[in-house]
Amino acid sequence: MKERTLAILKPDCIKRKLAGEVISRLIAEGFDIIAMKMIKLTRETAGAFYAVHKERSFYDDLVKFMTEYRVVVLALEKENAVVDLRKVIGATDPAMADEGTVRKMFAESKQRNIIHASDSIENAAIEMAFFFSTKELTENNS
Ligand code: 3AN
Repeated sequence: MKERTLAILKPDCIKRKLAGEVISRLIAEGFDIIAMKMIKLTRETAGAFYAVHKERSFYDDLVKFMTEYRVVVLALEKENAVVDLRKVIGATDPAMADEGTVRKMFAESKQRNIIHASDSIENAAIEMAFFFSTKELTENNS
């Protein structure tokens, strides 16, 4: 069954002009782009999005990083989208990421790691609703 997930091309990806290359890779991997937008996250939005990491030592730096430049947010669809996108992007730490994954190829560190992907079907739904209206997630596809 087709499934949806959320990806964010992080500020390092946009700054380093890698957005086109990463989006091409996602399309080549079989993901359909259902919705996409470029936005500059505020501290409030980035803080809320990463609220689950609030107690972690890297939280403040993470919010600072995510607000340093524009990001591109994408709702993606394919069979097994959640697990498959995590496979394509690789481990959080690029040093631990498998050969050929997006993070292995482009990420500089655990923080500046190019792309976010939802980690479960449940979180994918929450994260898509965080950035896109129901209309944006349905109208283009009807
Ligand atoms: P992932 O993005 O692989 O699901 P999470 O959800 O554990 O990883 O972490 C969210 C984000 O927080 C990461 N994408 C990364 O930018 C940052 N992060 C995670 N762990 C660390 C760490 N140990 N040091 C710095 N930043 C981190």
